[in-house]
Amino acid sequence: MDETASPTEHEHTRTGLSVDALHRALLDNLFYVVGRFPAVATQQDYYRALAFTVRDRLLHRWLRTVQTYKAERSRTVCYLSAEYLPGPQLGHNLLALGISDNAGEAVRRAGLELEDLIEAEAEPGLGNGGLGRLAACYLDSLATLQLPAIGYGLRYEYGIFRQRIDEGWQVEVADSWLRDGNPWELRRPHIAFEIRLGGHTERYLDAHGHSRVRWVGGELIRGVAYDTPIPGYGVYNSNLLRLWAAEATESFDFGSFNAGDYQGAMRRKIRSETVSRVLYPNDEPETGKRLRLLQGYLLVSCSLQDMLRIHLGSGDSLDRFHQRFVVQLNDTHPAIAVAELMRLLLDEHGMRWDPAWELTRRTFAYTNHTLLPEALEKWPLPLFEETLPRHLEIIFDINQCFLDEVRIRFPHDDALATRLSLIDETGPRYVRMAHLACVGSFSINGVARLHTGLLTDTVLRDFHALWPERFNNKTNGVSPRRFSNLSNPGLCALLSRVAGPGWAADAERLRLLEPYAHQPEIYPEWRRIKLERKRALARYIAAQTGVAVDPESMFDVQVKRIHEYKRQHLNVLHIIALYSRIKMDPALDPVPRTFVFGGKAAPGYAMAKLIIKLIHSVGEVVNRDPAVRDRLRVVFVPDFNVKVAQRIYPAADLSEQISLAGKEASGTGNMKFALNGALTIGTLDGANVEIREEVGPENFFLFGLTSAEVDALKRSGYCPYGCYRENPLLREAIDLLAEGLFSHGDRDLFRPLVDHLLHRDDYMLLADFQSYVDCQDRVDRAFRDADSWTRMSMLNVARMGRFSSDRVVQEYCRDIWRLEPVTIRP
Ligand code: F58
Repeated sequence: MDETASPTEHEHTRTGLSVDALHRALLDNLFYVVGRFPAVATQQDYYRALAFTVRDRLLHRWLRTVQTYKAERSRTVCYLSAEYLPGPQLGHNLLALGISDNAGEAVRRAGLELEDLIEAEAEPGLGNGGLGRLAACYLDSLATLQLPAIGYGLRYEYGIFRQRIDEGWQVEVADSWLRDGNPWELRRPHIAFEIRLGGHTERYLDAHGHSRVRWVGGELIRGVAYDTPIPGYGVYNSNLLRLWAAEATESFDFGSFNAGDYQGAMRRKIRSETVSRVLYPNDEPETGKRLRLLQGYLLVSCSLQDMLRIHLGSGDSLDRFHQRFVVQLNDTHPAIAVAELMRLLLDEHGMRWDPAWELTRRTFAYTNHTLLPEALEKWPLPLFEETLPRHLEIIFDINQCFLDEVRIRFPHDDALATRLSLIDETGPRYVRMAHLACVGSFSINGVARLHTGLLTDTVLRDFHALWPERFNNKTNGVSPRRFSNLSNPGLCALLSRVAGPGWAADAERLRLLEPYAHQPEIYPEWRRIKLERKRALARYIAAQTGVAVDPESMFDVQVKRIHEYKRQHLNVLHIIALYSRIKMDPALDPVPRTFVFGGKAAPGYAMAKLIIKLIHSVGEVVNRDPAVRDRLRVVFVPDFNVKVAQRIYPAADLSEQISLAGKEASGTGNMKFALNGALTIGTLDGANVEIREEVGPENFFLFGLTSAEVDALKRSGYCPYGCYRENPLLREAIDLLAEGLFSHGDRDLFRPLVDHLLHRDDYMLLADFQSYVDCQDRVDRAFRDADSWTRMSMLNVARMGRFSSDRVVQEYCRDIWRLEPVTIRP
């Protein structure tokens, strides 16, 4: 480079966005960074070279963004989440930079196809499901809306397991996503913090004669930052995802090393690094897993220390911390942050209790994502005490102040104090993390209107009675960039034509599609786009499973984590019933359907794994039976993840959102389907309620009990066996299953499932069965009228603007974060 060139000229020659500049950079990176010649380079090598090319182009944006936020001391939201599911980055970042076409051309000049390179990327599976994916959508929206934000998380070396299917059973395979390196991240060795585990506390008097506490002994671990730029769509801002990796501390190793204990030092090093080794693959917390507590603490402590570093580094005073930062707790996994910030302020910065508590309480906001009582996180007291002794003391002190306040307001209600306590003392003692989060936060929100309502009526009722002003609802949303632009380019082109290209950053403009829904001339094009996606999915299904499916059939899809409350087995009961109806009445002529399933089961969740087996077993019989095989197909797409999701949503005709009312906090898949023109069959659960209101009840297939009816029926003594006895179709379906029709005569295989349904049926499948079957019959009739179906499909898309994550982030900003956009200029 010319020595006299200005930084912008440098930027231009080194990181220009023209086809020439991209092509040059691609080849340079292939050689100088990846270390491969074109003659021997694989798609993976080229993918990496292109990823480096794109990352180079993000660095200036990111640097400029950081400098501006720093100079302006911009108020910043820190999103604290144990999980992120960002999906593959390459396509997304090209879209954000607006260089997909140029990059495509540059790649073609090298004799390759951009699509193949995008395909070569392994996605970071740093989350279990909806909660982690939601965090990724919010980071995208924050950057796009030019809002100062940092996403803090953990850099698990192994993400969510990859799912293989062996004879219909799920087999978990380790996800070594970092094996080929991760070109998007930058290791930041100078941004690292120590955390302490174990040990004990000591009281002492400081120089001013104040009594203080220090935490000593135990072991130290280091968290090192790995940064990934998160560019906004169509803007110059680029925010930051900062993930912590656990490492051994040098100080500790040196001690053992000098004492000659090399082996011991190595053992401790390996133990330290274990902390961020692997994501727990459960979609409910497992009580008492020490490593999980350590993970939460690593995330929280490093992130808070980093915020304090940034804040004090810009010369601001500590007591203004909450003015600079607001911290959003993504569920309770990072809730220990409340005690950790107190510890840092009291013990490390010498603040007094009252101002420290005031500051802490004004810093945190808490989002709850579940109503399932078994999913409310709690830690056994002994484990907590042994691992984080100082935090337990602080929690006891917080609890004492809190319960004093409760007793003053409600003097004669001991039961209330017991229910509210941060410590569960009804049996073996536990720390209740949701209570800690509530007490330590100025805002508490649920993720759909129904969910927030149920929260304030049930699990957090007492807190709501105490502080109604802290509660608010933020109905979830999804990123239209990833779940429309990227995954459905055909639809996206049509939308841009009718609504203008701005719809992707202003989803309310999708309404401009609405008049076209009443103009049949456009229907064939709409259907062609869908059919094209269905053909592509059919090819993928054939390649993955060997099953041929007909793209002209109705694609009826349920993809999400496998859980009894989500009721994949209700879907299966309907398939069995339909199968048996066709067998008994060959004249019955249902619309040909392809039932598509996908999703992972927690490795220790036997019933969920049995449901996967059931889907395969039913598929095996149905797909082979010449009597129905042209009318029904059942497939299970293995290893459902963000990448696979992007293939599936655009290809769906019918979206199955059939959880028992009152169980699904929100759901976000429901939004992704509708945004891609699928019609929903669903219960009044989670965000389904609001989706139905938006798209219009006439464009939504509703069935099932309401959550109030569920409660009433439970209270009056629900008897699933009664439903079975009285409904011949249901009886037939369950009997076929019990008698071994789908298990080569084996009556034991599905017995646990059948027994549970007949005698307990916690999720009330049998109560909702007939209503579901009737609703599916309505779907069948509706699908026969192609024009009317197309109109409904278009109206769904046109009315989905509200469920953009941009709208949600704006609401968070207005009601909770109080952030202003900061425009970054080149
Ligand atoms: C999900 N929770 C909700 N948890 O189930 C879903 O209704 C909602 O739409 C979504 O959050 C976003 O708000 C969820 O995905 C987890 O995966 C946790 C992982 C860690 C252990 C506890 C569950």
